[in-house]
Formats: sequence, structure tokens, C-alpha cells
Amino acid sequence: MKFYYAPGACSMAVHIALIEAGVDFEAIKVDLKTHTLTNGDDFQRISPRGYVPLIELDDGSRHTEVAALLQYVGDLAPNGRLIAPAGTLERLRVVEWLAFVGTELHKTFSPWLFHDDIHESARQLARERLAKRFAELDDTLASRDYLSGGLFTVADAYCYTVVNWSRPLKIDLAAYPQLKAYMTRISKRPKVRETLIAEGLVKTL
Ligand SMILES: N[C@@H](CCC(=O)N[C@@H](CS)C(=O)NCC(=O)O)C(=O)O
Repeated sequence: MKFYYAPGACSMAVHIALIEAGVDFEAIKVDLKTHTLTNGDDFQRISPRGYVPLIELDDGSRHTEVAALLQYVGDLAPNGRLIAPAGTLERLRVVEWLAFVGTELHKTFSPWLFHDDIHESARQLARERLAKRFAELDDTLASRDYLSGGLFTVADAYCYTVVNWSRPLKIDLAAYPQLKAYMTRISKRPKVRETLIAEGLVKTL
């Protein structure tokens, strides 16, 4: 399969899942400023919305949307390691978190805090909403290591990727010690380190 990504973008959640799952894939980097690939090809011809992540399967079909791709890749991991089987309560919990991260975190960060032309009042509203959601995460993580329990799942890959944007945006996580510890816990996972290196975000394991 081919996997289109941009370093540090939401696609990193899928990148982490692919590496955690041990799946074979070809990673193709996209420059989101110009919507081109390293070889100059126009990414918009591959992804009409111009969005990463995008996965192209061996049959040539193309698929998008972080939450959907994470479920697909999670299911490829042996023994339900990254997501429980469909139809179980555990699966429901992971999918709930995927939806929460997608709609309450990802789309509050982006586009509101990432574009210079957005008015300060809208930015402030986004920051306030994130503060509430971070407090909720902090409470949840006081009693468990990962979002849906004791095990890392694809929802954690997504949450980690998105909450990581706090750093460049200078959103201080000091008020959320459990969330901070969770971010550190995930950043130490060998496959997460591998992903960060693959995306050129850190230099050493
Ligand atoms: N609904 C999409 C959103 C994906 C998305 O927002 N991707 C961003 C990177 S985090 C992107 O590619 N932005 C490029 C652009 O807006 O042109 C999903 O969940 O996959």
C-alpha cells in the first residue's frame, strides 16, 4: 500500500498505526503548502480535497479520513493489538475516542489555530474549547494509561498526534499533568519514536 503524509500533520496518527501494526507500506511525503510530492507531482490529482492522510491500496483504490484509516490499519495488526474486533464493547470505546479526537480536538485546532487570517476572537474560542477538552482528558487519564483502558490503541495514536500540536502553538499542558504524562508515555514507545524519525521530527531513537 502507498501512504501519503506530511510531517507532523494528522497523517502521523496513521503513520504510527502502520508502524505499530508492522504493515508493509511505501510512505510518500506531501508538501502541504504547494500540494506537491517530492517528485513535483500534483497531490490534488491524487487527493481531490488536497488532504493527507491518504492510503492507496494494492488494487489502486484510494481512501481518506483519519478515523476510518485508523480502524482499517488497526484491524491489520495481529491479535487486535491496536483495536478490538468489530461488535465488541471495547471496539465501541475506541471508536468513540476516534470520533472525539476528530471532532473535538483535531477540528478545533485546525483550521482555527493554524491560519494567520483567523480573527483573534475565533482563536480565543478555540483555545477555550481545547482547555475544556484537555481537562476532560486529564480526568480520564487519572485512572488509566490510555484512552480506552490499559492498552495503547489507534485512538491514542490520533490523540497523541493532535495534542502534540500544542507545542508549536505554545499551548502549555502544565495544567493537565495526567495528559502530559500520557504524551510522554506515548512518545517513548519505540514505534512512535520510529515514526517521528521517519517523518524527520526527531533525529535519534
Ligand atoms: N477530514 C480529514 C481532515 C484531514 C486534514 O485536515 N488534513 C490536513 C493535515 S492535518 C491537510 O491535509 N490539510 C491540507 C489543506 O488544508 O490543504 C481527515 O480526518 O482525514
